Amino acid sequence: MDHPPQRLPWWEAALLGVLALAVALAAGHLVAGFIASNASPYLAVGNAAIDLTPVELKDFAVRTFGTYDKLVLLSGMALVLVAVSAAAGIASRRRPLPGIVVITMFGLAGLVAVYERPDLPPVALLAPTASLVAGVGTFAGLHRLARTHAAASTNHDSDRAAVSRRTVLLAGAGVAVGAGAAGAGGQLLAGTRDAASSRAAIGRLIPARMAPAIPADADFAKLGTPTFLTANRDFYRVDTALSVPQVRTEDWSLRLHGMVGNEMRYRYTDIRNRLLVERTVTMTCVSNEVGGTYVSTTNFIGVDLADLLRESGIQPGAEQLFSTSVDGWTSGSPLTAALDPSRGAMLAIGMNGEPLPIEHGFPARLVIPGLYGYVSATKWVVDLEVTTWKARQAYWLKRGWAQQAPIKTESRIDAPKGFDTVPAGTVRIAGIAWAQHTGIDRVEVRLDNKTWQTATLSTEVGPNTWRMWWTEFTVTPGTHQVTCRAVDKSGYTQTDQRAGTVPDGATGWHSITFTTR
Ligand SMILES: Nc1nc2c(c(=O)[nH]1)N[C@H]1C(S)=C(S)[C@@H](COP(=O)(O)O)O[C@H]1N2
Ligand SMILES: [Mo]
Repeated sequence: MDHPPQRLPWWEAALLGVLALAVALAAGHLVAGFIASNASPYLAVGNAAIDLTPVELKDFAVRTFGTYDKLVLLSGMALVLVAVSAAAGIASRRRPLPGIVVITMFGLAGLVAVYERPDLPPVALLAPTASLVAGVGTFAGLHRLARTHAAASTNHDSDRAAVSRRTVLLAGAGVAVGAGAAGAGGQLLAGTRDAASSRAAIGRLIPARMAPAIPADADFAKLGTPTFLTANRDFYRVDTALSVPQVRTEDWSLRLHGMVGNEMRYRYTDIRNRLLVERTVTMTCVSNEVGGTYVSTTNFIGVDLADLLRESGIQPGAEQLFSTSVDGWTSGSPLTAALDPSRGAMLAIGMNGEPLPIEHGFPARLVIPGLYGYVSATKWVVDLEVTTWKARQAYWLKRGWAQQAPIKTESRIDAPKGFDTVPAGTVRIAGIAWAQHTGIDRVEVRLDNKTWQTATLSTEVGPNTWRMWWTEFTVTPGTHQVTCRAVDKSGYTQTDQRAGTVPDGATGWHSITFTTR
């Protein structure tokens, strides 16, 4: 019965590799469904890839693909995995070993990635283990079946062969269907453990101290500016989390420790039962380009962060509030800013009356007005350590961004949009400006590099929020350029010097070109 080694047709070998990959991913996804959706090896590897990506590439990805950067990463990973698996299959036309080696390496990568995630319990390692076992098992099993068939058919006894082509195809199809079902099952299971139901159980949050109502003339939305408050679903989103951390309120707690007299641990109900305040804050990302969209405003609801810190008894010499998210991301904020009553830093649990949306940090996040998000706004926050700058280095600081990052005074033109065509005659220009913690004093606008004209400002809501502006020019038919610049309440005029986002935020004036007819 000893057949000479037979080679599988290349396409069959390639298919074997891809099928084994599909089974491995689906098995991992299914097991992760019982534990935590982020234990899925595919997602864990993707998350690890984000943390390992050099900062220039990450910046490029965010600039080029915007919110789709994660989708691009997942699709790119899928393409690479399929290609490598197919190649491993083809390399295994005679013997299964090359395929087994490659699938084992994928499995090990999944194990390492899950192991490295700080938000996952050790039992989560079962998910990549399931991937490894199922992937290798599938590959070896299908390979044996296909080889038996190939051997039988070259011996010209295909009609008596123990394994017919039909059997091989059926086995392959069965495996594919099984993988699909397992993957979908994992997805469904993970859904039941996700934070959505926990969030839904909270209901509306009513602060004891409401923010003042937003005056009607606080925005010029009718002229093309954003609405003063950003709807939760439109609030810009920036984070390194490939899959949104799912934290249920009953599982959440916040540890406050380090250079403090009494270490504290708060449960969700402890926070909810404290005096809830509401503050209107405009948040901005350091990755916002001049004219960019990473700026939004909301009514945050939460507790006063300075109160929590003071109650813990901060020791002399402490400089940094080092915060950690459930997914391991970290941020370092100056303690002076967190404690400054005029800034009103918060541990926030709500936005615009609702519990925080899951992608914006549910159950709780930090908000320190006036600082870029990466040094002030940790989402899914679970740990606050009072420390020194020397003792701890946060995620983006280690990757070349600045330690201190106050938001820079900026302004943006929203209407007309760049390259719009509008009727000649009187043209209205409208936009926004922000200088959080300082306040906007004036916005100046000029047409075609002529003299600056002072714009009409919206009613001020507070120094920590954006301000809208508008003005108008008489414009002849043709192509024109309009430029804006803000002056803040410290007397500083927004610089025209262009700087990129790294290391501490972009600068320069926003200009757009439009045509009149
Ligand atoms: N856990 C976690 N928190 C995070 C980040 C992150 O990557 N992970 N990104 C920060 C950055 S860079 C910004 S600008 C703000 C954005 O908050 P948003 O997504 O709610 O707008 O969150 C901050 N908090
Ligand atoms: Mo950011």
